[in-house]
This record gives sequence, structure tokens and C-alpha cells, in this order.
Amino acid sequence: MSSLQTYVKDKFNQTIKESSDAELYSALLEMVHDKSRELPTNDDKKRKLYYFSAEFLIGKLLSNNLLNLGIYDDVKAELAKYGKDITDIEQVENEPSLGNGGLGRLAACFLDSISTLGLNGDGVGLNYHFGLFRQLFKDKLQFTDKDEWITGEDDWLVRSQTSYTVPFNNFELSADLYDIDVLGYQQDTRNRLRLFDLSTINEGIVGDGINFDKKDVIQNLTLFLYPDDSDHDGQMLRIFQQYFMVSAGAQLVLDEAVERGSNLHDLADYAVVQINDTHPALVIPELIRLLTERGIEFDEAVHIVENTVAFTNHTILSEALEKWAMSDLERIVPHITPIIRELDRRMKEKYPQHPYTNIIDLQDRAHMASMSIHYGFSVNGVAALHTDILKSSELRAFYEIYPEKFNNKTNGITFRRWIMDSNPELAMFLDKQIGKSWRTDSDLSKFLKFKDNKKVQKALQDIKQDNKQRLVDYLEERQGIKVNPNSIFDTQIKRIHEYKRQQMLLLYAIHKYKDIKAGNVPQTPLIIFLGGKAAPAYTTAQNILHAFLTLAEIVDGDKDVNEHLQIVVLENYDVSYAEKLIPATDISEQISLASKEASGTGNMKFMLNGAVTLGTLDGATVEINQLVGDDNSYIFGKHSNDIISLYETNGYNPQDYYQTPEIKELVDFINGEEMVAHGHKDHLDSLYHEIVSKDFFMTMIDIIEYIKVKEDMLEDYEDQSHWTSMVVENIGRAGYFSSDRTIGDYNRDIWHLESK
Ligand code: 26Q
Repeated sequence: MSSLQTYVKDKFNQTIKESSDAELYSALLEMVHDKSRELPTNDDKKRKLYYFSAEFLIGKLLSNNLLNLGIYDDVKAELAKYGKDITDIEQVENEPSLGNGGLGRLAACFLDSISTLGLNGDGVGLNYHFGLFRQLFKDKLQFTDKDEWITGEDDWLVRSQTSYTVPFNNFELSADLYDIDVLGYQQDTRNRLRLFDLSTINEGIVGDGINFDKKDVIQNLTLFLYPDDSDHDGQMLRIFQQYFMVSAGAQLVLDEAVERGSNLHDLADYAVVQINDTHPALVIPELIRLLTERGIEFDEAVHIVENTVAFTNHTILSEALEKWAMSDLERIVPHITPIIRELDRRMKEKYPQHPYTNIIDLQDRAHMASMSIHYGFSVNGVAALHTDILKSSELRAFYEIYPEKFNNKTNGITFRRWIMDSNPELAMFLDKQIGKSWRTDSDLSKFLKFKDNKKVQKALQDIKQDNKQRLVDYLEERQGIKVNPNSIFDTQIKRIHEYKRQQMLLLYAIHKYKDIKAGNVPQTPLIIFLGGKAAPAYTTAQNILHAFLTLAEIVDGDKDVNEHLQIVVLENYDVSYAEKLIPATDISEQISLASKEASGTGNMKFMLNGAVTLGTLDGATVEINQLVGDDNSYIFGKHSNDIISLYETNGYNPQDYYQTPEIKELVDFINGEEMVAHGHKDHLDSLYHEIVSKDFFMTMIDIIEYIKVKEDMLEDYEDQSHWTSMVVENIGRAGYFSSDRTIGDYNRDIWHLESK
């Protein structure tokens, strides 16, 4: 009897054939759990990485774990023998929404690579019961609901014996540790994602949607990821969450280091703490506090922490650079504020000529990035351009003091999830053409020689078509939307934010609609897929979604147009959706305002899956363009240095662009008669005014060129042989973006962990 059969028999006393998908899922989960727990952790190695992050957007784990254990194909075949389809069973699993977007997904890719490379490294974060939120569309508007993913029985969380006490001003909370095993690809060791949960949590306090009493921290602390922080109570809850995470995490770091043989004086030889953006930055004063509590002198404690903590920056948007009022910190965590003040005093004494790098500013607010740079030993950006901008403008004053701390680590993606799992047909085809070594060394360059090979081209076109069909079926099942698989699939999927310029794609869609109405019918139909959540308090982002949903309805209802153009807005875009959309896509939309997107990682996933990039020279898209060249990517728009000077000189006036007739016509459509007849006038007016009078992210500066380049691209698609040669070029050069490469770089330059 196979092992799955044994589990099914033991658990349900029946055969595979007799079992439902839910029962099979449950049995498989137990089987994988048992197999993973047989693997030793890497804790026999002296030095260990702790990747502290408020977000880990891990996605579903069943198929990924089966793949990493090397038993996916066997399990699939065995299920098939009894008429069961593994993809149906995968649907049973809930996807945890423990992240907003790129930063959280990056953390998940990194954990996969750390385990795959056999490095000793765990993730440390929080176990949010209802994740971020579930997005629902009603009346063409976004609504939010709690996203329940913990089932109690059939999830991946394993309660450990460990709990820590976390002190706050007038009370203490207890942090219970849950572990999720992180398996590496073909690895015989495992690491863990360590998630802390509030012992006194009460799910029952959540009312309608995602409403709950933000002040009731004793019951709410780990209910949601970043609940709305537009109000003061929300911001205070964020401080509670961050401190809860880092205090419990720091206790874990110290206890485990001692277990591995540290005397704490030598902590920096035993542990490295990477902080994922500033959200875990309070770990710096907390570690200092705990070390002094354990008998180490303050000066030495500071020195130890300086050699233990490293910081990654993920954004240059100033509103995302966290600063906390000292008065708020004093009310919530008074035992660390004297430490923050002392850290600030010391740096002011040492660098009096660098006021821009102060930790505490003139309004008595503590800057988390400043603290992390002064008291960490490494600062990295997440793509070459991003790191350059940090050095030359955003963090320039710090770079002058500490040039040796700055380094770039261009982001990456795990090939296990983003091709082997999500695009098995392409993965198998690559095996056939270039052998299987790419699965472990990420080297796809041998594929380049097939650029003009007609048979290879035909095979790639067939694979893309199959992936389109899979997406079409999934869309119908998930959202009840029907689409024509014989279309060009054009996709923008990411959080809704003005700097990412979904509103520019909207203007393109308006252009296309009008153009088709005017009789310019495209040879191949075009489908524009838009997916992303909008922060509940971010009005313009909500309005952009509303405008898309409204335009989608207009286009659908228009007989002259609907055979040639469709706009599909994906509800509750998540990792599972991405896994279906990316392999099916032809055009990868990476259209942020140059200088604003730190890296992007979706851009890499699309490239690996044979989509061609349409983008600005921003983030890692710059590196994609360098790798494939201008002949194999479609680049448009102003460059980052021009944009940075425009901001510096206040040189962008939206009216200058709005008055151009071609632009005016598109923008006016937003709250014109047709849109208002289908949508809500107030939302559409508000979006219109935002663009016409503010346009903070300069939509109109690039729109004309965007439309032109995109039309060229659509025309080029019609020459399928040429198009597919570009696809080969993109796939063949995607190896650089493997997160195994990124993690190798982190380890070589920052972590120095012993490799296998
Ligand atoms: C900050 C303060 C208050 C409330 C929320 C926040 C907050 C929350 C989430 C700030 C930032 C985030 C997430 C940022 C993020 O996802 N950044 C993305 O990181 C990716 C991985 O490096 C990059 O590829 C993207 O370019 C970057 O936008």
C-alpha cells in the first residue's frame, strides 16, 4: 500500500477512491507534515539568520511542499489512478493572506531559497488570524471582509512549546509561537517560519467586514495585518504589533543563540537579524534592552547589536518611511524609549554635521530608517537603480557617513513556485530542450539557441495557449467570467497605487475602446486583466478600481467592441490567482513612474513565463531591459533622473499636459456621460479631479508614448514567429532573477552563513 493510501485508511478508514477532495487534502497534509518533521533543522550550524518581517505572503503550500519533497509526480499519478485530480485537491487549501504585496511575497521566496541552499535561517513574524482582507466587488466598488484561513485542523501551523511574555506600559501580553516548516527543493534539512500569536486573541470581536475595536489590543493584536492606519488608533495598534513581534522574536534569537553555544557577548557570531523594511526596526532597542537585562553593559550591548542587525529598504515613498512620535512610544513601550533617546544622543554627538540623519527629529518623532542605518551594519536596496537612488538622493546623507554599509541586492523569485509549480508544462519542455540542471542552478541560457527554431516556437505557442485555457476555466469557476482564450492577454497585477499608474492603463483602455468604436478593429482581440487590492483608506485607489469596473461593464455591453476588447477586473487578487495569470500572459505591464518602484518582482515572474515586458525604466525592469535588450522589451517614458529633477524643481504642471487634445479626450471620458451612466458620479469626478489638478505621479507625462509603444507591440504580436523569438530571449535570460542567486548574494556579502 502506498503511503497516501495508508494515511487515508488510518484517518478515514476508506480508500482514495471513496474519499472526497477535502479528505484527500487532509490526508496529504498529514503525510507531508510527517515527512517534513523527519527532516532535521539546520540548528546544528553555529550561525543562524533570522529574517524579521511583518509579512510573509507564502501562498498555498501543499503542491509546493510535495514538489520540494520530490513526490509531487508520484502523488499526482497515484491520485489519477483513482480518478482524482490533484489540482482539485489543491483548491481545498485556504491561502493565508499574510502580506500586502511585493515585500511579503519576497520574504516567502527568500525562505524557499534559504532552505533550498541548505542555509540555517528562519523567518520571524506574526500569525494574523484574518490576514490583510478579502476583497469583494459589489456595485462596482471594493468591499472588504475578514479572510479566514486558519481551520484549526487542516493548516500548516504547528503549535510549539514556546511562549514569551511581552511587556507593555501597564500590562503584559503572552506571545505563543507557531511554526510552519519551510522545505527546500531536494534538501534533506528544513527551516521554519516562526509566527507569534497573541494568547488572549478573540476572533469574536470582529463585527461587520473588518471592523473591530482598535483599542482593545489585549484581544485584537494579531487579528489583522496592518489594519487601517489612517487614524491614530490604527497607528497605535501598529506600534503594539511591531513591538510584540520584535520583543518575542528577540527573546527567541537570544534563547536559541545560547542553546547553540553563545555566551551573548559573542551573539554576532551566532545570529544575524535581517530586518525587512523598517517594520521590525524596534528590534534594535529591544535587543539592547534584553542584553542589558541579561547582564551586559549598555555600551557593549549597543556594539553587539550593531554587528547583528542588517536592514533592507524597499521603498523611497516618504509616507512609507516610518516615524513614530516619541510621546506615543512613551505611552506604549516606555521601557525602550530611553534607549532610543540614548541612541539618538550618541549619533548626534558623533555626527553633529549630519542633522538629516537624526533619529529623533525636531518634532520629537523617531525615524525607524535612521535608527536602522546608524545601528545596523548593512543597508541594501532591492534593485540596482533603487540602490543608486538611495545613495544619491533619498539616503544620501547616510551614504556620506557610511559608504561601506550600502550594498545592492537585486530581488529574485523562487523558480519552484513561479515556474515548476505554476507552469509545469513549460518546466517540462525546458527539461526536454536543455536538460534538468536549470532546476537547481537556475541557468536557462542554453535555451537561447532555440530562438529561431520553428519547432520550439510552435511548442511554446501551444504551451501559452494551454495556460490561457487553464486561466479561462479558472476565471469562469472563480468569478463566473467568460473570456476568449484566442486573445492577447495583457496583465497588470499588483497593489493599486497611483505610483504604479493603473490609471494610465485605464486611459489606454479608454483609448482602445474609442479607437475600436471608430472602426479600427484589431486583428486579434485584446483582454486587459487588472488585479489588485486597494487600501481601505486610500480613496484614489478605490476610485481607480471603480473606474475600471465601470469601463469593463461599458465595454462588455457594447456589441461593436466586445468581440475585440474585454476588461477583466480580478476579484481578490492573490498568490493563487498570480500562479494562473502569469503563465497565461503575453504582455507584462510594468508602467510605474520611473524612480518610484523599488524593484518589482512580478516583472521577473512574467519574464520567466514568457511574457514580454511593456514598461518604464524603473526598479528591476531596468535590469530586465539590460538583459534582453531593446529588441526584446518595450520601453517608454521619462527616465528616473528627469523625474527626480521635476520633483525637486516642482516642474510638473498637469494642466500643461491635460490641454493636449488627445489627452484631454481620454481624461474627460473618466467622468463623462457614458461612465457616469454606469458608475458613481462622485467617485468618477474625484478621480478626474485628482488627475487633472494633482496627478502627483505624472500619468499624463508618459501617456502618449505609452499608447504608441503599446500599439506597436500589439502589431508585433501578429508576427508570431518574431514574437516567440522574443519569448525565448526572455525565458533564456531570466536565470539572473532566481531568488537562489539573490540569497547567495545576501549570504556572501551580509550573512556569512555556513553553506552545506
Ligand atoms: C508603512 C507604514 C504604515 C503602514 C504601512 C506601511 C507599509 C506597509 C507595507 C509600507 C510598505 C509596505 C510594503 C511595501 C512593499 O511591498 N514594497 C515592495 O517591495 C518589493 C520587494 O522588495 C519591491 O519589489 C516593490 O517594488 C516594493 O514596492
